Amino acid sequence: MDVRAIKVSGLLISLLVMAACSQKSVSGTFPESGNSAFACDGFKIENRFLVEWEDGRITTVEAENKNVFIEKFLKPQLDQIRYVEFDRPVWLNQEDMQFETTAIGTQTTWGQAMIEADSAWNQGVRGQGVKVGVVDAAVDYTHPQLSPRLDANTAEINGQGGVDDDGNGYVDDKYGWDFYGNKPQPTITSGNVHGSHVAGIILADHNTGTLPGIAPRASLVPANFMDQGGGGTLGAAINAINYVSSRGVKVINASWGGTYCSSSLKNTVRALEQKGILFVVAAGNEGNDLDIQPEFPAAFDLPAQLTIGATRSSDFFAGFSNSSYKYVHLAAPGDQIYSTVPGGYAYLSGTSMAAPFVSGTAALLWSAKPQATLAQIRQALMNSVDVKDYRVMTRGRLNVRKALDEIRRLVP
Ligand SMILES: [Ca+2]
Repeated sequence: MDVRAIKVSGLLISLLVMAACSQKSVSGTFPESGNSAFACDGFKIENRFLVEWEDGRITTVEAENKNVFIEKFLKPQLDQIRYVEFDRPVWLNQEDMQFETTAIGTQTTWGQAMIEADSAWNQGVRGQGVKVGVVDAAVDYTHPQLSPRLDANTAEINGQGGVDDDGNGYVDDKYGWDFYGNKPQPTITSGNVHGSHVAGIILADHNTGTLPGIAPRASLVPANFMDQGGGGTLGAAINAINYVSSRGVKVINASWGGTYCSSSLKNTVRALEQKGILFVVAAGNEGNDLDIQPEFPAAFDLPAQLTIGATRSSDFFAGFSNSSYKYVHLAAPGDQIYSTVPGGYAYLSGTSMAAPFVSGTAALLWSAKPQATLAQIRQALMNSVDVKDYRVMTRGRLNVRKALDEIRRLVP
């Protein structure tokens, strides 16, 4: 190495050191802070901010307005803050907020039959030992087919009322947490059906009712963050994802979306890879190609995620389902799906209903092969589809029997 080369590399190092030590700017940390050209289309919540700290935590901060937030919160601790964005609304991926208690020309269990779920049940593979997080609207904890499946947080159940016995920041979270109402158990109204419906598809107990959940011995960690109308915020969704992760789930079902950008949500989902947690996302119901009109979380391209389109009982791709060769990995039944709702059962349609078929199947695979890695589970689900001509990455539809064969091949 000659002197000149040493000088150049020395200069590079000092430039790098200067960059690392340089004063952060408000506009660099919070690109939406000005009235500049930084564009993130779609709605934002003007008085709530998602703060990503240098240590990786993401918190939600409320302030009177943007200027008050910048002066009183951001500037005094700019060095400790990596990134700020506005909080934003997200919506459920139910095709229509109406629901029916009867369906015409559709069997109540066409989806379970089409994906050959009974082949796993007949082999004793039922999701035992696997926890699934349902990050959604309120789940009815008292439904006879769901209540036996609730994962018990024993420290809280055996602990004292009004005390955070396990020190996780949530008082009396015996089963889950309501991130909308900020209390242990959500308030259930008859019209608030989505969370219970999603949970039932995944793991309705076969012993206490007629609906055959895909993984009927898996256990449920519910974390709702939606209001009664099916609207929620990114900040609450992130808290709910982190909550169910801390409760030891292997699979998280996310049947919602619609935001056009979010660094905070993307980093939250990215962090699931290291924890070995699969994040199953509904593709959305706008009938769009996500390559052209991306929305999130559906169009994140992350190793922990699978994005799911919806099919009909005819085995055609549903017209309402978003598609994409790049972002939607596979499809699953999502039209006229019968499942649990408060007080009984109902039919709902949407990619919201398709994602839980895949979440339940992931739980089955992990109960068959507990040592399987996240990458192997994801690969088994994608390698084993019944190949069709859908506009999705694998071209095909979920098949439980073949997915189980495939995980056994991948994990001998
Ligand atoms: Ca607690």
